[in-house]
Amino acid sequence: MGSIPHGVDPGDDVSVSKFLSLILRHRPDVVGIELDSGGWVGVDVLLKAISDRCPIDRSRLEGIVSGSDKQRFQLEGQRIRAHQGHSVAVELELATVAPPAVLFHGTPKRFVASIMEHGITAGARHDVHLSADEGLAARVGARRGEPIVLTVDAAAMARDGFEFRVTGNGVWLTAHVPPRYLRVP
Ligand code: HQG
Repeated sequence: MGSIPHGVDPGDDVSVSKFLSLILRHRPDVVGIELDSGGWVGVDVLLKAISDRCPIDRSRLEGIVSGSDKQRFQLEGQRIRAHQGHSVAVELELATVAPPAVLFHGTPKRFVASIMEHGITAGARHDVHLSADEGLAARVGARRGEPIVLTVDAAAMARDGFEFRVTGNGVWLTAHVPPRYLRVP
């Protein structure tokens, strides 16, 4: 992620939020800190580490965390982490939970034939990303071309023993979705 600019405008919430994403997902070394195995760092440690480039206090940080459109950060007591999207190795330690009956996966139309042959595979990520929100799935699929939204029979998968986890900002994770659980509109 060396191509991500390190500049930050301390007066602009969006700029600070992007700077925090850079540090908490990809490059904690940019401000000389380390994340623990779960991706956490102490709030005081973080604020001190960024203070020369981005002097903000705890209440400003709380406002940026609660105002994040995608709820990107988890602020818990004296510590903070990114909910997801890491390129540094982290173990998020999410519990297995029962999924909603139906989940959605948005993908470019050109991938559908392969997906209906091999299922949805995790590729470079640790897990397949699914959404409970059909519109959000469509936007994820639209990042790479004309999207189509596949319906996942999550209830049947859960009955058959597949495990699901959900990130703090509502992304559903599972290892693989075989074609028999998929429906193309
Ligand atoms: C496709 C963003 C052919 C899959 C978003 C997808 C999301 C297959 C692409 C998060 C396939 C992988 C994840 C198969 C899967 N044959 N194509 N058998 N199985 N694919 O980016 O779900 O910015 O790794 O459909 O908001 O698009 O990271 O996964 O099109 O939550 O926070 O292979 O990324 O969040 O692409 O997106 P990705 P995704 P962040």
